[in-house]
Amino acid sequence: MNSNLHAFRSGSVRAVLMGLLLPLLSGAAMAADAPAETSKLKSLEFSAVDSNRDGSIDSKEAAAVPELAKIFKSADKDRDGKLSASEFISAIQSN
Ligand SMILES: [Ca+2]
Ligand SMILES: [Ca+2]
Repeated sequence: MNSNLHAFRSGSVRAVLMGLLLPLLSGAAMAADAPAETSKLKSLEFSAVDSNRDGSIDSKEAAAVPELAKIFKSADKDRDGKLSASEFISAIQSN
């Protein structure tokens, strides 16, 4: 009973990991097929770029995504050195 439960749990963890990895892999494949890098921007998710989850994207976080780093300054409308969710969204939608 316990070992079955354990197997079930570790299986679930693997399923969850695959669920996280597969979209990343297919997303990378799609990005490779995309003609312009701007389509990569549109597929970015705020929460994925905000790696420390403080609700804003600073220049270090943006540096992980070259396409975003490129537009970071123009996207930072209030010039506080970071992108809020709304700044991020309007930036990727206008690019
Ligand atoms: Ca952040
Ligand atoms: Ca800002």
